[in-house]
Amino acid sequence: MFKRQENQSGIPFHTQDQDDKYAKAPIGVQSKSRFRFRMRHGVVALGLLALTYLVISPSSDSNGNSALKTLKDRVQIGNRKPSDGAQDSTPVKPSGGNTALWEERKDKVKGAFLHSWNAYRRDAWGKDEYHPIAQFGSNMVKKGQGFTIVDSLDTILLMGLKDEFEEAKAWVRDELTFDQEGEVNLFETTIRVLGGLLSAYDQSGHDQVFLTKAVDLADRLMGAFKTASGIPYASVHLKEGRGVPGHEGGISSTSEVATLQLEFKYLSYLTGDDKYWRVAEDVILKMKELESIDGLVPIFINPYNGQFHGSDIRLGSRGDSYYEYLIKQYLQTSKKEHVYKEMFDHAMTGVKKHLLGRTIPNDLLFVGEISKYSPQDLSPKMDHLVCFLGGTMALSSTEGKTLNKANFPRSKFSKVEEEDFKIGEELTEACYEMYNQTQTGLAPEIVYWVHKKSQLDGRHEPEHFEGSDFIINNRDGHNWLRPETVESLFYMWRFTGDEKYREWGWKIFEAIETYSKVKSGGYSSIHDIRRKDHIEFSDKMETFFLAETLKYLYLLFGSNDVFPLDKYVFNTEAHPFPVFDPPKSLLERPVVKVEPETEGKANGVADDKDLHLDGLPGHDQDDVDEALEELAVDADDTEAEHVPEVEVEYEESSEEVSTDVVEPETVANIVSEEAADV
Ligand code: DMJ
Repeated sequence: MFKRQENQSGIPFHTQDQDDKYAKAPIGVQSKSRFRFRMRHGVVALGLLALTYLVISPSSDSNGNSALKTLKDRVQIGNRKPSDGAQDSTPVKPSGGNTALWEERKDKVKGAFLHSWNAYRRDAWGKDEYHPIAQFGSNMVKKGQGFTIVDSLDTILLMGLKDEFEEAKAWVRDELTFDQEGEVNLFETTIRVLGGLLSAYDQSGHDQVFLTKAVDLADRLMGAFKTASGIPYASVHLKEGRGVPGHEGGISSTSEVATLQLEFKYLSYLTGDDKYWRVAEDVILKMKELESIDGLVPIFINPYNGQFHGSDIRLGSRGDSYYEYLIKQYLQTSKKEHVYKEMFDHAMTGVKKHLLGRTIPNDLLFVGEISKYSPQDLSPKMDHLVCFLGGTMALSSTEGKTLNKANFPRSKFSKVEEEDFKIGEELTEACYEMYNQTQTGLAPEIVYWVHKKSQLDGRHEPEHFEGSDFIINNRDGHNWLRPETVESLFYMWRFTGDEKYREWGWKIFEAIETYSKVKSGGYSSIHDIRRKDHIEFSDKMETFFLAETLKYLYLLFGSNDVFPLDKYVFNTEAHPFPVFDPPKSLLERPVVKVEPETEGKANGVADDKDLHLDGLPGHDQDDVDEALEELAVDADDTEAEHVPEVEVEYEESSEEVSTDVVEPETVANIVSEEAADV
């Protein structure tokens, strides 16, 4: 953990004891980008100008820009060279530069999709997940839930693969059934399967097959919301449509319960049945009433009492898409629901105030993690998952418009929009560097940004290459072909027209081709990207590689006319939904029916205790032992306190609260599941 210090005026800032050794390090093999950085620092005059603009601007205004002064004093934004196409009032370059080249590259992405799809079709047709080395498929419930096929439908349509689409549609129509035994994760099934079906419905010109399946699935998922608080359980038994509490003492993840709304609301809009809208919206409106740290919330929530649980706050695993869906809900319903924009902006003031830091040696901007008990202590840990944020902050600034539209030059930005956009640009660059500064050109799952030279004591290759901005711990070097960085590149490209974003995307694609491609078909996750001479496949091709990673790359290299961002909102699994005008009846908010009447912990659920060890670089056994000991004490304290008394209108009783005491194994599960977060 790295303490913030206070300056003379009492305003805290992140400690940065820049080491000369790094500042002066020669251009080396491991630091491809350092020369470029030094060039950047050469344009200090430009940076200073931008800085001066920020410093003299008021710290608070009627638009709620109160975070500005705090942010400027903590982590300076805007002192790096702005991207060519995004400078104030400067028209962006015409899209595409060399159109033929980008067409060719786009086709290569289509080739990668077909290389995957054909192998899946050959070895695992109809199965949920594909293992390209062993060449077989596996299911999450007995007959499968269409994970790969449904998640891929709109990518297939986007790429114009007609035969593939007809075959996949026939499978959905004839084989896919949700009327089967087995429990599925509410969030994953919603974003991949429900989201995939809804987007396929829209993109196929309203083929009823997809909507019928979507309604059947959603009706089953509704069972998860039948809890004492209205905050859903983590899982659902498909056949019975019954909610199933999560493994962590019944606790749900914040991002999971708050990343259902785009799908459920769109379904209500399509069917005219408001029940999906109501349950999903209720979750967010309840969360809005809970305590936060400047809009930042813990990553767990308790469905028994409706309160946040634990103390970890981050925009990575279990936190990420809570923030993403705030701004996207606002955009999805034609900016009619201002409450979500306010919640997003509030959370971003929290990000600016508590989570931003700068790296050594290249002064990259990063988003760290905090505990709610000590928000002043910034952990420089960042999941690759956080990389959605750059594009999403830029999306919030522009509300989907491109900067070269005559009616929306950057000079028209409010201060918050300007600041969010700059942060978006800088975070996207840091995320690209997570790839650029490794031997393979692939990013690890988690980095610890170097922002204090003492972090490097005892570090050696491949944990940390001299001149690189981050440390990769042994357990964090895996790459699952995640989409978040290319997603942000796509947004930044669309908004700015700056070709560097396309070039960065191309480099990432080339690294995927070099190291993740399986000759016999498909692409695989990799155990450790730190050594290019030591690549081991972990034999899984995640469905989001087809649904998101390849889709965003294809869009990045393709025409800007496809899915204009002021007309479409992508769900968190990259399924595009059209923006719509909700009827008044959906916008009216009836009084919430299910209210928890108790506060604090539910029976048998561990109290606010930081169960996560991952803020500690190294995660050594002592840390684990200490946490297990603390938890054992904590578990003793959780004996039958009270059963929440609630007025429930649903059929199931809240008295079925789990009475399992959290055992140390649960902690171990949480710790290990952390690494397995998708
Ligand atoms: C996807 O399922 C979604 O993007 C989700 O929001 C986060 N995890 C994976 C991709 O990394």
